[in-house]
Amino acid sequence: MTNTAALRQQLYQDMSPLNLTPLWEVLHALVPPQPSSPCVPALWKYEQIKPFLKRAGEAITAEEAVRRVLILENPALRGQSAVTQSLYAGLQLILPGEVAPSHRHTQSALRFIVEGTGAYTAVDGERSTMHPGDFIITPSWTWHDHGNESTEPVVWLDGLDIPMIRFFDAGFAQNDIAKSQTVARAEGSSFARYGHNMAPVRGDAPFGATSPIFSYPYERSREALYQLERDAAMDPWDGVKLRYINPATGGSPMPTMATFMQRLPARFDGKSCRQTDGAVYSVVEGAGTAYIDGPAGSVRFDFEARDHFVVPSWHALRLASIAGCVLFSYSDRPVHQALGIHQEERIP
Ligand code: GTQ
Repeated sequence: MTNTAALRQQLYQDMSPLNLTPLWEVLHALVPPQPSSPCVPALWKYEQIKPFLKRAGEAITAEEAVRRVLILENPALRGQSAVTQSLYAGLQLILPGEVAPSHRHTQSALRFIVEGTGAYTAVDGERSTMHPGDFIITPSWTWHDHGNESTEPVVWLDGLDIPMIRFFDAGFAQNDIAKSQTVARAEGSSFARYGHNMAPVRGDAPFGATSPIFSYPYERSREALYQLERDAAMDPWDGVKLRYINPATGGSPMPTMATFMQRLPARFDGKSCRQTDGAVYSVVEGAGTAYIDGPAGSVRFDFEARDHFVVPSWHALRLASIAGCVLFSYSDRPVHQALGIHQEERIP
């Protein structure tokens, strides 16, 4: 070792007991020239996951589990219950007759219905019946329980901001005394109040920064996408892509998560784009291919309905579809935007 190197090593060693460490050894990694996410792209094929959901259904009841969920963990973040550094994803199963008991937490949740019809989620005394493709929200700190009074198993994607809230050490949670909430309002009340480009004259933001609409039915979003496919110019990167909004603000439905639905028409061959917000995709209809390029190389995911995949921050995504498809996705974009750090690069 040279004198200088020895001098430095001695310095680091001597100050370490005082919890001091030299910035100059880590500066390049702390302030990288561009995002270098530890996450990797990953694909979960539904046909491979389904047998494990079924076995989970045999192994534990929804009530005992509280939430019977198989977490989609980023392969590079195993053990952290995270699909990206800031987001959580899981597939929740509820069998006929089951109840997932009422609780509340400061983490915001979205449900995206993957398979089965007729389960419900109850938020703040109002139930929303689930149909495949519906997007349902649970605002931060609202009581919520899930149940299934139908005759078929229902599976949905849970998207939560759990890792983000953990990062801020800002999580609170409570269990309800009652297993299921008393129904206080008719189903569809929130949609009737806020879902028709109208709003109550008083009391506009009952859930603060979160949308007052609990359920965004697929019937509506699908109709919009298919009409735009027929009548509007296609975006070369996204096909036809719409973002869900909080009708009271025009912003994202939840303060921490943005949600999107997009239609790739048959024979769509998209251009490549990268964004600072990593995103989770749920395939609603059809099939296609995602080409994802990142620092660790390129991957190709062939997806079909009910598959899920994650595109980490600043990984270029290119989408293509021969048959046509519909994709739901969510990301932490509203937080990037609130902080003024969101970036997008559309590669020509
Ligand atoms: O339904 O409340 O997947 O609290 C993880 C945590 C679902 C829920 C999850 C939760 C929930």
